[in-house]
Amino acid sequence: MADEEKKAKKINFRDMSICEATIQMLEKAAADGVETSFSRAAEMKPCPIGADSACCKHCFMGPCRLNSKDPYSRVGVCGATIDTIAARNFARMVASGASAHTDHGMSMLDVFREVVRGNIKDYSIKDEVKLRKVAASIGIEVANREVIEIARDLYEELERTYTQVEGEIPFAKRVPPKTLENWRKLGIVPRGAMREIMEIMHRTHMGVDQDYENIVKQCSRTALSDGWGGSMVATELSDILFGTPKPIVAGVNMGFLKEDEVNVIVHGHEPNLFETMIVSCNDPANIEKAKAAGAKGINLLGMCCSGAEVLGRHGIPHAGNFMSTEVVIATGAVDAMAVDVQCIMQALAKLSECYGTRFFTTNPRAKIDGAMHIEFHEHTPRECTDRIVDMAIERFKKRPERIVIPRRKDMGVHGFSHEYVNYMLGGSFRASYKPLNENIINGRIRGVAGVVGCTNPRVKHDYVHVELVKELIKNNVLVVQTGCSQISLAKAGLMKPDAAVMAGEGLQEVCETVGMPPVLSLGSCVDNSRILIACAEMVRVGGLGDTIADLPVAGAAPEYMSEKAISIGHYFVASGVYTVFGVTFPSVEGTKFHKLLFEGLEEIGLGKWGFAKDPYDMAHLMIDHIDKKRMALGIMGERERKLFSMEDRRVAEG
Ligand code: SF4
Ligand code: MSK
Repeated sequence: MADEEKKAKKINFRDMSICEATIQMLEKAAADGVETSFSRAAEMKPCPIGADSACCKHCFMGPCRLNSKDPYSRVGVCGATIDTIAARNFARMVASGASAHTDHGMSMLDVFREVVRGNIKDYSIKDEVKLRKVAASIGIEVANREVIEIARDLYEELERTYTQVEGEIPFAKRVPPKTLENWRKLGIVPRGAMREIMEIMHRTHMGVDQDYENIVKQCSRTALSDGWGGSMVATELSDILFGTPKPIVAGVNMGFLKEDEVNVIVHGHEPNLFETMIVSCNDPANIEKAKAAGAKGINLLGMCCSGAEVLGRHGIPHAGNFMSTEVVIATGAVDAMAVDVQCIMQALAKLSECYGTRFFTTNPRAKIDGAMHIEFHEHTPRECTDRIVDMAIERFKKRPERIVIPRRKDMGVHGFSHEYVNYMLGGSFRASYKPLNENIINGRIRGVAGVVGCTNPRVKHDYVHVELVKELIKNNVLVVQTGCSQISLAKAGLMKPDAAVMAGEGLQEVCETVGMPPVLSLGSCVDNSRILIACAEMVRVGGLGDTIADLPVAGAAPEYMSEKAISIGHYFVASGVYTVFGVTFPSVEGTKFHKLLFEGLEEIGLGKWGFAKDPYDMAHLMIDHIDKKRMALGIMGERERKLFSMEDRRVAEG
């Protein structure tokens, strides 16, 4: 450790994060001689050829490296050009990201099926209203039918999201008709995700699809099978089983760890582990055990997307986003961390060992060398979570002398499902997106931006998210958020209604009238599907064009790191949204492949990709695009000064 300690000490962590709690714990970890992803990122420069996606290892005649400074000067041993190589690499990122979301959705479908069949007793259908709405949206008869009958039909129908070998997936019915018509014309309406992902893997094998345009077409089809398929199933079934989020005041940051309680953290993505952990941590028998061990109680917190989901659904405090998952262990106060799938750094096992935290993997798909594996079975979920709580209590008894808990606690409003946005804007009798569209048309709201995605030590942690969103709201762009990005903004205090003072005059007026913050948190990565549904609803309500591509909206993932983000980005692009990424983009500027993603897709009626590292540049790329769409809609004119209120609407509607 001595060398690493010296190296780590040289790093100024203030240059790497704006999160005070994370910086404090990075400094502590460095002082303790413990390395983290921040210190490793500072030590290990990224490979520039890989960053440009100018290398291929799809066969063993290679790996082949092209020159990204002069990309057409060489081809791979097989003759593959930069366009083929970059398109194939991109396609495999889409396939991997889409697999992660769709497999998550598949797990939710498995749980739903077993609940419907009566084989799982620990979960039940919590939101019957949503069950009926989702079923009706895909053509299932709901009138005068029992919930259980509808649920059986819904299961059968949603299974096709994965297994359907030809034809369109069920949620294609939710796509605005003109957008769907364009997809049909382009041949990109997805079949089941299994087929699309299998086909992408086949086509990117050595010697198969070597036409970058044809590969990108399959990228679109596969990504859409994620956004309008696997991710949407995950979101909708989680709401049906565990409740649709409604706004709730909840806290974020490491200050929610408690020195005098047993601290348990759940990190990952699938909500079932967390839902049962809530039950275990609130079980009076377990609380008694904790008290007998000298603790005042059991304190449960979330991290990453698992945390983002229960933050909005139940108001459980959130300890931090992806780039804080290591350093929270350095507090010494975490008695147990239980993880399931996705975005779990392998380093957590070793770090946990350093600080005496009990670290558990729980999912058969995700074991980590050095972690204790206690498998979570949905039919008997308490067996896993009760054991973890027991071991957390044991660890509490042996906590190290020195624990350090950062004091930061940030309160905000979370849990804006698209159903609630509907209700919040339209009122209980007129639940509708009409007021949103009207306020966009009258110019009070310039447009809507989805700012989502990960955090990444290659850029200043939280900074790009926060500055981008501040610039957007200042320019009257309403921001919706998911995943780790929403935690960055929650820590910056922008999820409080009084953050409206940071917004431009028009957006501020709307926020104050409705009583909402200018930044709305929608949940986890799979909950980006809520943004798709909101876009479809904006088109359906009218006045903003016929397709999603007509809407004055844009998306961004300014600090992304995962392949899931590439899949999300591409399903937004294929749905019609201009989507800007930061950090680095896996293609060489000026190549045909790059031009197709950044220009060509828009020319065929889809959205397009954008790239900017600087948050202000990114914000203005998005704002310019929103203005371009406003211009095309003929709504760039002088803004109506008077807010279109509920009273105005009643008058207008007679
Ligand atoms: Fe090289 Fe072609 Fe093999 Fe890729 S597929 S590693 S470019 S020979
Ligand atoms: S957890 S994919 S770091 S948002 Fe969904 Fe956060 Fe990105 Fe993982």
